[in-house]
Amino acid sequence: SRAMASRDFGMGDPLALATAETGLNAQILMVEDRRASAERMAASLGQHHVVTLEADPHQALLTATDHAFDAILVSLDLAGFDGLRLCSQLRSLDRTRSVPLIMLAEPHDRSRIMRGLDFGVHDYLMRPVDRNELVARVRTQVRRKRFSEVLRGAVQASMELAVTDGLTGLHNRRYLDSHLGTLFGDAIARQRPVAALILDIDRFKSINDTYGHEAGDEVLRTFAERIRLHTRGIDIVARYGGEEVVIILPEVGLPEAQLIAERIRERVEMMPFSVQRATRSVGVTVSIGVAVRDPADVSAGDMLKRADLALYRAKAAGRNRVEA
Ligand code: GH3
Ligand code: MG
Ligand code: MG
Ligand code: MG
Repeated sequence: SRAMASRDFGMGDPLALATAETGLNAQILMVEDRRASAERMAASLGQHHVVTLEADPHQALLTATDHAFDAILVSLDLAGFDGLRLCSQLRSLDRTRSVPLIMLAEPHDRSRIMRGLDFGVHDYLMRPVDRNELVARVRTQVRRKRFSEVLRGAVQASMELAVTDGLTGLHNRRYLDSHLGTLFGDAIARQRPVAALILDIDRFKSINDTYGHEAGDEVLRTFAERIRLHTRGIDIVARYGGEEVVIILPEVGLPEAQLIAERIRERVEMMPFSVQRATRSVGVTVSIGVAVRDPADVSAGDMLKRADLALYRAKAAGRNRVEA
């Protein structure tokens, strides 16, 4: 679920990973058609990594896109084939773009080495290849790749955290604010319907007062889980305030929005909320204000204001009801 994804980064501690011995046990592809040279290099690298040998550049391209390699070594002087072209293909394909590339070159290859480095090949080794240098350069590239993967994961996780509510796993208000404008503008431009629901748990303060704040938190989590069951992937579901949730339903008109709201209201009322501290399950109800986009609306704020007024009427009319 979204809540789990935001809490478990799925990658351990980035700093611990970065400082650990990360340059080992890599999957290495070596594209080399000189047999003796290939076997010598494979033997050196094989002490630390798993090495796949390919003599044929066309087959090498298929192998490279089929498997997840941590580094690829390419001979620039393959028989009847420009190894630089293979490098350029590997740099342009989505599947292999981020895999470190190392060219195996001859001293006369200098200008091609420069071209390769220019379009993003990461490193090169000059023949005759020194085995220690080979092992060291491959390890450096593998480390670099793994570290950037850790960073990318950390950036994604923190970006997700910034738009996710920590308690419920729903989106937060910041997310709603940054997406609703575009969504609503799009609905205006295409003259499509869009609906807003504002949900507010009834007498939530008394749940806190009776069972404690922890119990209130549990109710909020369960409440969010149930709402998720009744919404689609394209809907925006955001925790708006303490015990208020806003749901934006693209492509949904008034009758359907009322039906959806009514279904959520019923589900909240019918299903018991079990709470650690309470001996019996806690009765929870919700009031919901519904509004749809009006042709006169200038912004999503106009629609939300009407939903809020409808919510106010639902509360005034006795709670546990839907008003539009
Ligand atoms: P009404 O039916 O009019 O909505 O009554 P209410 O008690 O739900 O309304 P009110 O807005 O007065 O109270 C909301 C309460 O929600 C007050 C606040 O302490 C509580 N609250 C807000 N955020 C949280 C939270 O994250 N956890 C818990 N446990 N309580 C929260
Ligand atoms: Mg409230
Ligand atoms: Mg209130
Ligand atoms: Mg309330």
